[in-house]
Amino acid sequence: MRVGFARLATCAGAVALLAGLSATSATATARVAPDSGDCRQGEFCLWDDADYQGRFGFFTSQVANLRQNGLNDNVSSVINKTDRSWCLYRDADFSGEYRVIRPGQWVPNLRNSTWGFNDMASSARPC
Ligand SMILES: [Ca+2]
Repeated sequence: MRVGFARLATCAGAVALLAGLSATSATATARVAPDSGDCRQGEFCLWDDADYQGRFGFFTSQVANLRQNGLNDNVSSVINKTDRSWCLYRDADFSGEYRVIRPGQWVPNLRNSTWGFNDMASSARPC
């Protein structure tokens, strides 16, 4: 298990560089790269804000308590780039209400009526 701050920082540096370069061109548009690009194949990725923004954690194996990643009761968007379904659980240790995120599925906002799971997840694992 890793947490993506270093990768995120690198990405922010690249964006800053691009923004600086674009200032020299009248037609270039500075655009912040979507953070979802940080989620790599084989990873289950969680963000604390909608639309893959904010604090970011990525997992290749189960996580019994998201508190250690600062994501407990904070997860708002999800991408599953693994080849298995993952379950997001309301409580630690894979207990309580859960939602199934299918392989390849992107969920930009867990707040909506389909999911109703914003800022609730406390653990996750392949299921
Ligand atoms: Ca949140």
